[in-house]
Amino acid sequence: MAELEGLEFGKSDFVLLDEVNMEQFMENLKLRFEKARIYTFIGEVVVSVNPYKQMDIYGKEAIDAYRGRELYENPPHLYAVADAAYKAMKRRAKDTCIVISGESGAGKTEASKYIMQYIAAITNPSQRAEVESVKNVLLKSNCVLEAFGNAKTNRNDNSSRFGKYMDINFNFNGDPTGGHINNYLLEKRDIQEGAASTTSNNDRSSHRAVLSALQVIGFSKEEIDSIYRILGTILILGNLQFETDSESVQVVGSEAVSHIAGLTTTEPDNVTKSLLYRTVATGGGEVIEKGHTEKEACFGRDAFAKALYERLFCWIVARINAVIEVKDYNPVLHGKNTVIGVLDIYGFEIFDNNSFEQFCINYCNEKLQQLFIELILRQEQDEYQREGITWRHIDYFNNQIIVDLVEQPHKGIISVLDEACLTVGKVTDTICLESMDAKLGQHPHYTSRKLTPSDKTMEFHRDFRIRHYAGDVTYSVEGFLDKNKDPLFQDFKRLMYNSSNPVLKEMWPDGQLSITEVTKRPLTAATLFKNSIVALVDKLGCKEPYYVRCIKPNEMKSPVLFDDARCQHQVAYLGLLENVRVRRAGFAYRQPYARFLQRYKMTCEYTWPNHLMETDREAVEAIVTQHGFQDDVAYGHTKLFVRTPRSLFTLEQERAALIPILVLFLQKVWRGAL
Ligand code: AOV
Ligand code: MG
Repeated sequence: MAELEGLEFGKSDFVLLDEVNMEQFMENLKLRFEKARIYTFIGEVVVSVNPYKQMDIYGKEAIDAYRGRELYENPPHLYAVADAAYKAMKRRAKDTCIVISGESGAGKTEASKYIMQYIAAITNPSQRAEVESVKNVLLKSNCVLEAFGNAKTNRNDNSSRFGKYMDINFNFNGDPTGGHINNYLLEKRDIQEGAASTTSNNDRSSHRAVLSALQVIGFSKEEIDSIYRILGTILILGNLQFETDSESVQVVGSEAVSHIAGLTTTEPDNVTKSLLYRTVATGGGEVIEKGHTEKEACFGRDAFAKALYERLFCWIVARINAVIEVKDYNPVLHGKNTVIGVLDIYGFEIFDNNSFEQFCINYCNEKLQQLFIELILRQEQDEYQREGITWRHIDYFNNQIIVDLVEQPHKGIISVLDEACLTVGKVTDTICLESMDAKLGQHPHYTSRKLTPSDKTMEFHRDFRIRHYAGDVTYSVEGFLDKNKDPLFQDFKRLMYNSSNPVLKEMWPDGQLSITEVTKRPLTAATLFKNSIVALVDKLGCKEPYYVRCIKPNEMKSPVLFDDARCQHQVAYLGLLENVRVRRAGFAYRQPYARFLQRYKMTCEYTWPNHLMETDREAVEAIVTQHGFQDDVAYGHTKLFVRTPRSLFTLEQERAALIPILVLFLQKVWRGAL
């Protein structure tokens, strides 16, 4: 391990700190940020601090420097992790994944794009057309998904409002053959519900980029036209108003309805009917039409707009997947098909008003933190076990208790919510909150205003608070039940299914069901989300994980401000200090015997230029003993484990001092002077 940057840039790996404590950790993190060194290792984990400015560190030169090199050969960088994941996948035919985590605005999405660009740049050296086309679609998909799935929030101007996990498939050559995108819970805010204003000078060029990306991916002219038609419909729905006149509800004005009918190629009368009536099946099996109240009509309109948006987004993802899906892969002919997964999901969020979406997003982050804890510890434990080395346990905060609070069957918040949604009769958000209080009042990570009346920061009838691993979040229960039920009148589905536009029809297959065929109790949004996140965690759990831990330096989007308190808070909840301790308490460095020998054989008379011992392990023992750090190492079955970095420093320094002498010596030999 070489200290590749001067000491004025701080320690490039946190395991090299003299002492592992918060003070030293923060000092190093801050120093590196100030010196524009935004990446730092903890072993194989990369800690990244959002620079909030363009950095000149991602170009071709950097790509060449990292390609095929070992982690410790270059300064810390996303490319180093991407390369490690790629090498593991290629050399050992292992499925790997890169999990990028951190709070909203910390730089996850940017990191995921650099990682994908790197992988694209280092693969397919022979420029085969079909591989180039797969790479192109994979890269262009980011632009499209961001256009439809990102939005400005008060924490991030380009905030991902959906979770994304992308598998990239590789053939035995290590070239991409395809991929698959899983998307998770797209946030659908209510029309006019606090949209953040944006002013951008480059809307026109961004729009051109999206259009061109859609074309490169292979969306047809008709499909692109349909996308615009759906977007237009959503906008018109946003402006559509109702009025109650002599007891009956009407749509204000007639243009909106004819506009919608035109855009969706449906009959204006049918549009009006879907907006004002719903078909219901009575207990006796009779089907009747029931007029909406104005409030119901508004609710139906908003649900329709949200569903149009969600189905459009899911359709776009499915459409991209159809293009990048691996086709005609024959494992016998082509060898094992391996995968690198890249996870970029919404980060932990605390807003002024936190709703159902924040609850889901933060639960998702709890699950990912749980996975980090398990994998980082499990990985270490597995390795020590495999190599026959004893392991010492390190204490850390295990957030399983919060995961349970949310997802435990019959007891957790999701289960209480579902119960309330399934109860026949009038169950309000407030009643649901009472039920949560009753069931979870004793839980150390749950409280509400009713349970702690003196806490005036919460409101009596609507707020509850979860003590998350990353901080306390107060949620307003208002709207939870509706969002969890996510109901949409069957009439809208039928309207869309009966459109003469084939793209729309394809998005609404459930519209062909008659009201009596509709399943009464579909799974709730929270349960669907939970199931998808559990599946995601299972998927990640069986891959070799690589981690990027992103930190947001300040709330002002400033490239120069390092907010000590905010950063320290993130370091604490991400468990980074424990990560360093785990890494150090065990063995900070490990290397296969042959590689260790290759690097350090010049520092020992018994191994230079070649050793005469029976095994590499014995030769390594000779080096270690000659340098006197035999008490600082353990010999595994295939690797040498070094406890403290200092021992390696000694070797590195000696090696660095010997290199010029050796070069001089070799030059003399070549010149015939010796
Ligand atoms: P996020 O993905 O972690 O938030 P982003 O990746 O969108 O955060 O980063 C937020 C903004 O920070 C970007 O739009 C850039 O302006 C800036 N930024 C981040 N990383 C870099 C970088 N490496 N170089 C330059 N600028 C950067 V969220 O999706 O809200 O959880 O849901
Ligand atoms: Mg993002």
